[in-house]
Amino acid sequence: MKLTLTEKLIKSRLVDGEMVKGREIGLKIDQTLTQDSTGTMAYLQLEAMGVDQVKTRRSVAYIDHNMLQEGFENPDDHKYIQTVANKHGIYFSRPGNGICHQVHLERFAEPGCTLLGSDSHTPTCGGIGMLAMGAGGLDVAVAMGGGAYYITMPEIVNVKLSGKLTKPFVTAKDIILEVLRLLSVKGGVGKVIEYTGEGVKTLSVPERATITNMGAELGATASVFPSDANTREFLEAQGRGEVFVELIPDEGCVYDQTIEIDLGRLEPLCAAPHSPDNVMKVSDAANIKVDQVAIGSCTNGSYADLMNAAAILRGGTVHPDVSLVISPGSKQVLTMLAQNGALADMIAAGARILESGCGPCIGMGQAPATNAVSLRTFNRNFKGRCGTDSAEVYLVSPETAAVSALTGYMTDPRTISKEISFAPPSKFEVCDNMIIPPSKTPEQVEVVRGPNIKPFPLGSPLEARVAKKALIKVGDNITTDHIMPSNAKLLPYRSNIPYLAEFCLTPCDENFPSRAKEHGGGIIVGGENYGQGSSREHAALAPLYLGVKAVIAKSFARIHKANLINSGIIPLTFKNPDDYEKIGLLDELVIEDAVSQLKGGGAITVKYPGGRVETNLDVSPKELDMLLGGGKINMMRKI
Ligand code: MIC
Ligand code: SF4
Repeated sequence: MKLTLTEKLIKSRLVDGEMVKGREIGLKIDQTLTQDSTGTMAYLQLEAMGVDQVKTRRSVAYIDHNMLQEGFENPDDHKYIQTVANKHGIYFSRPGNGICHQVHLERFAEPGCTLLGSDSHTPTCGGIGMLAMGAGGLDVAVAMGGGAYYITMPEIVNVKLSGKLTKPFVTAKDIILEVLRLLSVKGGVGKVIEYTGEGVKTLSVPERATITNMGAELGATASVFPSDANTREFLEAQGRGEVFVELIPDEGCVYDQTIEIDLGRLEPLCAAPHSPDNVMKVSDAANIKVDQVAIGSCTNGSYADLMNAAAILRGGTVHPDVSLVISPGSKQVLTMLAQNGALADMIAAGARILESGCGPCIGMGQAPATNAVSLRTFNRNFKGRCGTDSAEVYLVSPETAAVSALTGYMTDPRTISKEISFAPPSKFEVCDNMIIPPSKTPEQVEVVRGPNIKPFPLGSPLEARVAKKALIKVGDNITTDHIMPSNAKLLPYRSNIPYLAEFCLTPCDENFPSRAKEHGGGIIVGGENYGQGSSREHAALAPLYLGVKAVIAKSFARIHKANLINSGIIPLTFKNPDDYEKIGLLDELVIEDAVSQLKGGGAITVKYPGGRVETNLDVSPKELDMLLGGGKINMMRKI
């Protein structure tokens, strides 16, 4: 049988189930990554599971998100992660070494392997031919303990690229924005996006990684590129040529869906507020006055991205009304920019250089002014994520960003006269001195726990009858940034669920936490694609802490649904989406004979004051056990 690349990758790591679309499959995980804002919880769970040494081939703990140290909380979390990693066989990437996805691509990613990360942009490493997926911290902890990772056998979408980009001003960012325009933020749910066609050969690994990175915004399980001559070149330039293997789909393999994009016809694009799929041409947005420009992130923080930005800025001055901030993706990138003078060009032009980390992308500083327009090379422009509710964030390429920083207006980079050309280096600057290997004498390592680290909540076994109020009713595409907001003020509390719960769903309704407490918990009612965005399991743990028993939505985003199940919260979908209209705030919702209804599988009847609505419970037998037992940790404790 002819196989797609995705099928080949899955087949080589399949440990449970069959490769039949829609069925649950278990995959062996070779590598894991965590970052600090989800990592504390993942390692607390790893400890709770009693895992002594990780069973993966390579596990890495990164510190890249919570970099501002305004109080003791963030550095305490860093210390905890460093010591727990040291004890359990995990490599530790120190703060300053860079963003997990960028560093992992540079230093650890291996074509043909599986990678599971407690961050939704883990699929970035699909750019090198890995099957890389994001998950909640608990699933990553299980993988570190040697357990399989379970997904639904995906549909496979072929994005066939022909032609080549009109470089340097039409870029990989514009390719993924075009895919987002075509498929939307929920178009990738349950799917893997596989890139094929002649156009693939024209894209370097970092360009491919920009595209696979934002596959997360499609809701896709993963995105993959073949591993070919460009992959070999990248790995050799990173001094890691030995891990190269060629990986391509079989000639004549069959895809579930095919989309064709002629790269030669693309133009610079942007995603307008407040969604990554709200895509328009930069030329149509030209002349929007810009207040802030931010260049960097795991999407566009590569050496090539910043070299192009520096070349555009060279000799110019950032417009007086604009604040330009640049956060290089990694220490490797920053070092190379420093060595070749590009950093000096940026500084001379007036750029404010931040350390290598997520920074403004996760609201860790650089919040725009009231009503400001911010152009960002990042991947998410959800309302309020930047730290300012009234700000308007546009997602653009580094080239569009740099040109606009000089002009003060959204500017199509093709309209400037400057010539820029970038050739990928034959050697990257390799120095892994900020990556600490785990201890050879783990029994002597003491794990340091600061006072900010609080126990995480556990679910309780499902009761025979669930009778709870509808605590909130929200619309479509609610993000985990709505459910569990993250910013410089809240990120320090990622290991303190009771504190975070006070902010749960407050961007939608500031009274949600108090209402949940007043009614002893309840049920959330949502629209389409509920829980899109981040992998943070805090968006399930905070509702769990507040007593939420179920979410009834029109549809769910993949990782959030898994996190709800792991927490023992029942994810139900309306059989008839119009029934959403029938339920009102504070309606009493009742699931009679909950245990037997759930065991019966499939359809679950929910009573509401005006009658009853039919819902679906689409879970695997293992997931059903988790729901009955009050969550994954409880289930694992029983084993
Ligand atoms: C994000 O981009 O939203 C984050 C912050 O990286 C999250 C992880 C988190 O919430 O800690 C993600 O994408 O999963
Ligand atoms: Fe960090 Fe932003 Fe990437 Fe999330 S999307 S990992 S916050 S750079």
